[in-house]
Amino acid sequence: MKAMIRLAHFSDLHYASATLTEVDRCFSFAVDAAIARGVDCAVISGDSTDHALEVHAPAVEALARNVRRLAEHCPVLMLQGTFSHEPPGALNLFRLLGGRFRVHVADRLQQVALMEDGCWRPSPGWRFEQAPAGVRALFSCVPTVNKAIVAAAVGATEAAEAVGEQLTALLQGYAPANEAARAAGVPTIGVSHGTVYGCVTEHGVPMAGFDHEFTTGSLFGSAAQAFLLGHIHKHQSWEQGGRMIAYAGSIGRLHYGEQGDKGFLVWDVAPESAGFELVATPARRTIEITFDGMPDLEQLRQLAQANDVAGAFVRVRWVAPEEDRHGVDRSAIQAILGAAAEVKLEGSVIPVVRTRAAGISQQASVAAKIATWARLTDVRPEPLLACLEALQTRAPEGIASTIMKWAIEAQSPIPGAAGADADPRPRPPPTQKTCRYSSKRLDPQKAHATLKGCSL
Ligand SMILES: [Mn+2]
Repeated sequence: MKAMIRLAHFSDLHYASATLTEVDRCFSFAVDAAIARGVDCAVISGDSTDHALEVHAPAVEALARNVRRLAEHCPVLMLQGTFSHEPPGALNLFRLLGGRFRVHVADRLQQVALMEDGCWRPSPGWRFEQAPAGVRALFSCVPTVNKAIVAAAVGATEAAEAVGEQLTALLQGYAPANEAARAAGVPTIGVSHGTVYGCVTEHGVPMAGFDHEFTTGSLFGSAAQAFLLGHIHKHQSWEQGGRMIAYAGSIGRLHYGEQGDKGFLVWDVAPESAGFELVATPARRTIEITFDGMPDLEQLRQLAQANDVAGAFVRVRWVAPEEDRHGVDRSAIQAILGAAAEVKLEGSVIPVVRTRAAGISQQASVAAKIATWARLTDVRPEPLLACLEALQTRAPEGIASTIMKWAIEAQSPIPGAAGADADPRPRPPPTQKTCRYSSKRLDPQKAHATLKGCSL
């Protein structure tokens, strides 16, 4: 097993001013733990930062300090993540960091060879025709794909699916080099940042859509022994015939409701096997308490006792009718949760107009809301639902011409236009267009009679 390489896989650090305490505590811990485990190489698979940061931001220095600590210990590879988190160019600075080993920034499609002497040697194009002699491990890097470029080439509607198809072809293109490396006893590693079809987010939501970058099949198609992923903040993995794909997950807990441990992965990758261990970081504990109505202090007291709120980040949410909104005793809630590290109170108010039409706010769709409203106000819902469907499925011109056609067929006028002279009731002045139309097509004599009964 001489050819085995041990990798530290960190991801989704999201350094920023607001996250600094959490992520720097977790990443500092992770860097210490990786060094203690004697890793041969460190990979950060995207989203090192949370958004564009100015150079004087303490978060930039804190991140650079930890990357530099890694570079003192082993070679480091940083992959470009989501552009909104890590603007293009954000990682350039890290190439300049000194240290015993180099920091390689992968911000374009490439293969990069980690050499026996610890240097990085990137492929001139998107892949090596032949891996260089003296390679210790072969990395295939697929940084975040810029969908705008794909959209410009194939059109916006097709872009999402086209990205997936192109990536499948691209990943297959890495297979020959990876198979040759494996035959030569070299570990092969893929690194990317994106969504795998069917993966689960940190909030437990399965990602099933056709606009995701990867499938497990397309990733295994690269023939890399280990595939190190970033982007999804929940750690998860897939295995097939000794090859493994895994998200490290985010280094810290960035949101309420995130499930599972946070941490980083220590991989052992050999030419024909791969495995990893999740090393948990001291991410903050969060507790979410949600009341369907007003907060119940007695219930809250029991929950606080049952859930060990000491040192945790607690969020309490409730829903209050507008007339009761001032009846929430915020300081009493704070007192009950006094041992928490942070208490966040979020009350939402149901406006009076909605409480009168009881049940509407519980309906998920507009159609269901209309049906509920119609029942409460004793109105037939069918014509309204037909209008709604027309609005949702047809172009405005089509709807307008149908209405005009009905009006003409029934020899009935368009209210507000044809009846303008005859009807004494006040109404907004008709537009010029309407006047012109009505004077051509409609008979003002007939118009008056129908206008009275018109229900439009
Ligand atoms: Mn991320």
